Amino acid sequence: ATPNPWWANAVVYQIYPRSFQDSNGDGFGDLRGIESRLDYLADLGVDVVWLSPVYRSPQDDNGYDISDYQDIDPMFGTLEDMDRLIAAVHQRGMKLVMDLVVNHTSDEHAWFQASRHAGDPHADWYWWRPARAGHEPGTPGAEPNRWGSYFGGSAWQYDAQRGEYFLHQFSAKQPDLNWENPELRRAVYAMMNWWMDRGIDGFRMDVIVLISKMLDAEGRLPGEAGSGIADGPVLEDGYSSPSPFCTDGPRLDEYLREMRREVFAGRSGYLTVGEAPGLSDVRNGYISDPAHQELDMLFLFDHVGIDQDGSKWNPTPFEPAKLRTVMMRQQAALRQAGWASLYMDNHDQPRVVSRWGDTSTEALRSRSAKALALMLHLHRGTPYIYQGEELGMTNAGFTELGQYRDLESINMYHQLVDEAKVQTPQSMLHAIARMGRDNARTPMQWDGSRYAGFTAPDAPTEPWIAVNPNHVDINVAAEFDDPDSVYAFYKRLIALRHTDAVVAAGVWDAIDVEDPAVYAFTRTVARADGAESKLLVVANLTSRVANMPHDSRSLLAETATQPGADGDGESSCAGFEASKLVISTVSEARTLSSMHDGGLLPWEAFVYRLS
Ligand code: TEU
Repeated sequence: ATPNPWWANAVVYQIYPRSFQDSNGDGFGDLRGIESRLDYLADLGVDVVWLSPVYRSPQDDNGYDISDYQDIDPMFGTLEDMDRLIAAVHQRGMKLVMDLVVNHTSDEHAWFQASRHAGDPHADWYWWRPARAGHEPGTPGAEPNRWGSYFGGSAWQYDAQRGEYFLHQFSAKQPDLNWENPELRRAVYAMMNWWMDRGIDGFRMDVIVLISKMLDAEGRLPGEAGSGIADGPVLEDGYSSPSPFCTDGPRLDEYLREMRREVFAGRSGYLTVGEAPGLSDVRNGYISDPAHQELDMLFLFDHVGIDQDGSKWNPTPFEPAKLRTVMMRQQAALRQAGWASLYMDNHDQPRVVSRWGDTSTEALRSRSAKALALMLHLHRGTPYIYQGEELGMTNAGFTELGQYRDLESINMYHQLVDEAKVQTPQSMLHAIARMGRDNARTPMQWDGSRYAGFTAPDAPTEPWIAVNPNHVDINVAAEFDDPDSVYAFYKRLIALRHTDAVVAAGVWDAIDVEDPAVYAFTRTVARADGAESKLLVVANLTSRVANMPHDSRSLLAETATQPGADGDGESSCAGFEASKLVISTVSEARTLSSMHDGGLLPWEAFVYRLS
């Protein structure tokens, strides 16, 4: 088989610049602040740094609404600062990946402003449609179809200047680009090449699976007047979902192949990862299969949907069995070709240790963070670490709407509580506290000082969002030199991916697939001599004591040598050798004892080298 590309044993670290490090005391993170923290990232051992958007933007959706792709927003710094950062990242042997947001632009982008004039060359670069016949433009029911926006309200906004509606799957300040237009596509590729030529090493592509929309033979969108396609059932929030018609659309493969040709042909050492809400496992395998020359990998969403009933605002408890079902499907679709991205945290998801772990005590917070990390990082794929995840940072703990900044949470509060009346203030605040995106956006916790070292303790302005009070205990300074910290554990997991060929490339096989608490699997590499190198991963992903499940126990028994049988006095417990214990969330002695007597502590997880 061809050797895996460089990113197959790489680890990516996502920075949310707004909340990472403020260098000028304005309460917002910035590029100079990131540069001042690169030695920390190099020490952690990550290979790639992915920056959430820092382009010029009105910041309606914290930079995912771009008004100039080829300039840096002054709140983060300048293009010169960006060039310095690229060089500084490369000096440390790391790579830098930017966030590409081209399903939509800001409504303040020059392209959109030009598009508001029907005769302009950019007129067709967005999705403009007239009001429904017989309806006064701008009045309810006049929208071209009944789609709702992911950020609340209709997915259509009326523009009086043009006299038509424009489509926005996200906020009204994020109009969808019309990828059917070849001039638009050419402009996007030119911008991407401008950045690649500037020295970056690839892109994370925001909702890239939404760029191709389903159209009827005459180019009409579902649900618009005369369309041969209906726009889907109206849901409890009063709108129908655009997702079935705008996710993985008919021309997606064509566009991704064209992008690959126009931007990446002839280049090497780059990474392309697409954000793929709603994409199926099978399509993930197809798009990430190198034979199809589309993307290197994708972020799927099935696993971050297992703890909710129909919507993130109806959260349900974490069940390891549901995670296993999803990961088995995903890994099975990639067994022959294609590659997985592995993530639990990012700037859109709540902090995993609060979401799926146990923060009821400091010990359980630390151990559950490690167990979840061990489970994720031992999968086959490229792991992504979100800033602060390596510390075991927790959800924000906000209790009032006024503490939140994210338009998704605020808009959906008003839509579901005030308009659709399907949530109460209490139920919605509980849901936002559990699942809101701001949980991941509180300032990075560098030390125990007033603003956690994110900005100076005497900074003239407060950080843009509150620092989590638990920063006094959970921070880099407290964990950096502690061999038992969550930070130290992530560092070991990262090193493992760099040094252990089975971790980097071994085939993934689930075992004990009926167990409700213990998540277990093996990783296997067939050696040239016909033998196998096999690792066993066992993780009790609950706060309860659990029994070592059957398959795990059998695999261990098969490899257990008799005490002292090999006569070299290797420390062993009923034939299990400490030297084969790769990593564990509890002490070595405790793990060997668990392997012998078959009991697993809450959040006890370990990796054992079977052969
Ligand atoms: O996220 C798209 C996306 O899928 C999220 O809206 C996610 O579904 C939702 O937040 C979960 O409730 C990307 C960016 O990561 C996100 O930050 C942007 O807000 C969004 O696109 C629009 O650009």
